[in-house]
Amino acid sequence: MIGSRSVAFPRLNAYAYWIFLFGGSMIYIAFAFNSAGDAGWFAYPPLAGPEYSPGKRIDFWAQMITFTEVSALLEAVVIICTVFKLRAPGMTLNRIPLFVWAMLVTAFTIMFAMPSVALASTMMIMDRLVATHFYNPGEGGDALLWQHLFWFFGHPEVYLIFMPGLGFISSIIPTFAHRPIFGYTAMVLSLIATGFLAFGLWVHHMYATNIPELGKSFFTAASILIAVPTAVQIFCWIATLWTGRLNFRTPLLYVLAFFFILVMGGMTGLMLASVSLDSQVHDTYFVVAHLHYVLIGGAVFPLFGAFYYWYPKFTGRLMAERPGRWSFWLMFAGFNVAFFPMHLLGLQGMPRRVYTYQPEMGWASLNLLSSVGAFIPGGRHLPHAGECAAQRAQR
Ligand SMILES: [Cu+2]
Repeated sequence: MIGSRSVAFPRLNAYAYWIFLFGGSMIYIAFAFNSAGDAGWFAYPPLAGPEYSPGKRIDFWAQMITFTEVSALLEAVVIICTVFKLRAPGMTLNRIPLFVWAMLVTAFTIMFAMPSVALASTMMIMDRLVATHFYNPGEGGDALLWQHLFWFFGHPEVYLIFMPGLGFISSIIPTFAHRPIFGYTAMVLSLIATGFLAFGLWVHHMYATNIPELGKSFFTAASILIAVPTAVQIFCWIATLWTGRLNFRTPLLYVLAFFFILVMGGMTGLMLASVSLDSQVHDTYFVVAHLHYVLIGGAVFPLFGAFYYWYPKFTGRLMAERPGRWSFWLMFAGFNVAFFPMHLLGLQGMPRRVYTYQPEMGWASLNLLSSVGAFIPGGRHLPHAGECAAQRAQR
């Protein structure tokens, strides 16, 4: 895409890949050895600390994510150096494809987000193994310190997943609209603004903590603000489609689905940015619905579109259009049947992270509908085998 023969530092690139594969697969292999992390993906102390999660599960988890953190950091170095130093003559930064811009901004975001979680997880390992007290308020530590460090990574992480998706969309649309993208400069500036603003939002994951209320309102404003650069990109894409000659092949269908689903997830995101609304629906299925609309809409649908779009380039063969459409419509319908009811269940107060509920709550039919929908795209949330740390602590 930038006219170079290879990436900068090919060995570093390979190393980053192999430790990612190792760390990533060990997290899953841990299930087979009954030693998988069981304090949620966010691993809040004190739940994940030595007192409430004895044994090796969290140690193993924290060590393995360190591998993926290192891998991401190394890969960011490779991408940044490749884009800055190895472009072909004449391939100036204002000519590189928007996908390359998306990956460049993603790489910079990784550089600032990953050290935060690497620090947090290392401190967690030390609290557990050598009895430091970073997260232990009883000895002068602070449990909220974890939440700050974790979400300072965790919110940009959402955009790390989402921004390559924006790059896919910007690659697919010009091809099937038969015209160059509308507003290249605005798109680039929006990407950079997204990467930058992503660091000012982390406290919206902590509205239920005892942080001062005035501080929380700043994060409400910032969370609403980040909708602007995404909206600019959506308008540029719509303008491109509007003025183009459209060819509705499978990749473009995934792009249109992305618009529908991501905008809905963005709308519930704006709602959740408000402290008062968020406090009402905190830890309910409304949040679960929101995060699936933004992440599946913002990353998985573009990824499928990109797969259908680039498969002929990888293999030299076109894919059949008819099964592609079937697969698209099944996925689109299944996704909405699975996740739309969760908005309603959340507003009715159904809590997250509890695997069952009493029949008199009246949530059964929407849950059944949601389960049926989940089977359609073939994904299925398996009931958590065994007892998780949260339930243990509750007992
Ligand atoms: Cu966030």
